[in-house]
Amino acid sequence: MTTLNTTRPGTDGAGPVDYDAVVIGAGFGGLYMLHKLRDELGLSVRAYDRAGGVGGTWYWNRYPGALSDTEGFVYRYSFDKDLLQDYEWATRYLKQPDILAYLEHVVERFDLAKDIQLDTGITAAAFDETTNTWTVTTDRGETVTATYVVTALGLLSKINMPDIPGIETFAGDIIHTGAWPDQHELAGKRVGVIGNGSTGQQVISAIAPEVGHLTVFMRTPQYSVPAGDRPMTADEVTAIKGDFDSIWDQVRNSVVAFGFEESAVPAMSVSEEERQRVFQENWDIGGGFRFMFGTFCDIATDPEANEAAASFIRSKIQEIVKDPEKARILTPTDLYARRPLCANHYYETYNRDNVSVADIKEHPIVEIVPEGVRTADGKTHELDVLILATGFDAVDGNYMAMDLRGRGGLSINEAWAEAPQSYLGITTTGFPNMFMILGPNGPFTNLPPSIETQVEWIAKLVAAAREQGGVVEASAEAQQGWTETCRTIADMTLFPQVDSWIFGANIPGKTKTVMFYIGGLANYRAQLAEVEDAGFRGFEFVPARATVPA
Ligand code: FAD
Ligand code: NA7
Repeated sequence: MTTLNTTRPGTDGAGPVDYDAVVIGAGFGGLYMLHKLRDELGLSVRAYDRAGGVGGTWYWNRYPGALSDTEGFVYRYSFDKDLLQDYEWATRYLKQPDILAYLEHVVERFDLAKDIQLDTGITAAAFDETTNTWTVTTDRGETVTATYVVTALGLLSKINMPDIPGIETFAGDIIHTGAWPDQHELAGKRVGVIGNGSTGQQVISAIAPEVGHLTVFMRTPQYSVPAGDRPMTADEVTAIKGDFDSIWDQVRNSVVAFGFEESAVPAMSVSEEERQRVFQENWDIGGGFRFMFGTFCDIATDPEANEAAASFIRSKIQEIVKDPEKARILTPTDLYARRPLCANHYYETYNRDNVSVADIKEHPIVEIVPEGVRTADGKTHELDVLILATGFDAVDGNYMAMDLRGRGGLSINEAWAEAPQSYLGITTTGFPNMFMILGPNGPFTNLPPSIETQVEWIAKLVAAAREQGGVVEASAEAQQGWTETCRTIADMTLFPQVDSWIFGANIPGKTKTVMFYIGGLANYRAQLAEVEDAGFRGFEFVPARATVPA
């Protein structure tokens, strides 16, 4: 085992450490955290990622059609005005290679690479109460010590591999969209896709024109609206660049932070004719969050409003999909209360002769055999390639996969056995000097502005901890209070009434529980400001010397 021990004097009376801070993850969150701690707080920082490159989500998800569903002008960092002005984008939404190139540019621009160790998974991290330091272990057999650990592990990062009998016997290729290889030839092949969430819809629409035959295995059909992707004109980009101050101000003071004004109008307060007009207008503009939150203010909270939106989308499916049997399988009947989806020409894709859809709610998948997928109606769907668009063990998945231990050797698996918990989505009780980016019960929004909010606040908390000369930890009461706040807000919406990854309900055996603060970015930022103004209410600052033996 290699042990890196430069034994620099630790900060604030902590024991000797290799680094002031270790950051785990090199996506949007980890990169900005590294920059903030190193270049603004002057700390020594080492960032790690198990990936072979930076970019996080946008390194791993290279499947055909991979696209942001946030519009490009707000799917980026806002912390550096020059970066906002210098960087160009060409389409309304951003394709995976474009986002990856942007994040690589950020790494170069801020000279981050020298402090990032790639191809290195963190297998364990343990807090030592005698020295008030973290010991971090990598899958290369190294250990390093640090005063602070920031986990930027990604909330949609640990892939969900379905446990289907016989999966290992398949003679063709099985590929999860979240671990897509650099090169993969699908042209002319018989391809199956399991899953029709955001990812499934993107990949289905993108590959249908090139594959020989596409079979979509559909368990729960989902509501989707057009994305409305299109090229941006140079004039549009220039106009946005000239208006970025007010754009980010609007984003930070909004609910979902997607860069459009959320509606303040209840759906049932207008006539049926007006409702249809508004739905049609937003259908034509495109965008999933815009359709759910920009049309009327109560689609996600009022069952009648929700049904109005759902029935509009259902009528579109009937109108677009020509084959009545395909249309039946594609039509959702439940609430419109998952993450609102959008895709390019998704429903139109099913009008292609080379696309079929298997209703696996009615005839579930029984097993995978060497030739393909066998369903309960006795049919074997013969395939060369099986694509798993089966999603992620969201939010806490990557935490539970690590041997992460806080005070008294408490493991994160024990601490979160009932449900993952946090104070403000940023810290968790029993794990001092550990800060999470997009931890459980963080905001449910367009994510870069929430990530920036958290990174900037973590930096303030670290600065406060250093000033107070010690260790910072959320109190159990504060964490309990935050969990209740998140639960109360979630229960005011329709989201918990549907099973999806937003509540951890997509993974067999995982407890369905609140995982997000659904109160919106403006309210979240107000809560953080209030806690800070009250001297970081809910946090305990313990002077390091008090716990280090004499
Ligand atoms: P990630 O980008 O997920 O990065 C986490 C990194 O941590 C990964 O690289 C991973 O390898 C690394 N890691 C985890 N555990 C370890 C470990 N133990 N050791 C070492 N490294 C580790 N959000 C939006 O707001 N808008 C969108 O349009 C949007 N589209 C998306 C489309 C797809 C296909 C997916 C999967 C997600 C999308 N998201 C979107 C969510 C997206 O994940 C976030 O916007 C954002 O990229 C998250 O950044 P992050 O740094 O927090 O996490
Ligand atoms: P999602 O939204 O979790 O969708 C996963 C899909 O895979 C969904 O249709 C599931 O059907 C299906 N699935 C999962 N496991 C199985 C099994 N075992 N059998 C059949 N079908 C299965 O993941 P995405 O990657 O699309 O999107 C996640 C987020 O990432 C997205 O919101 C964006 O933010 C990016 P089910 O609905 O469970 O019946």
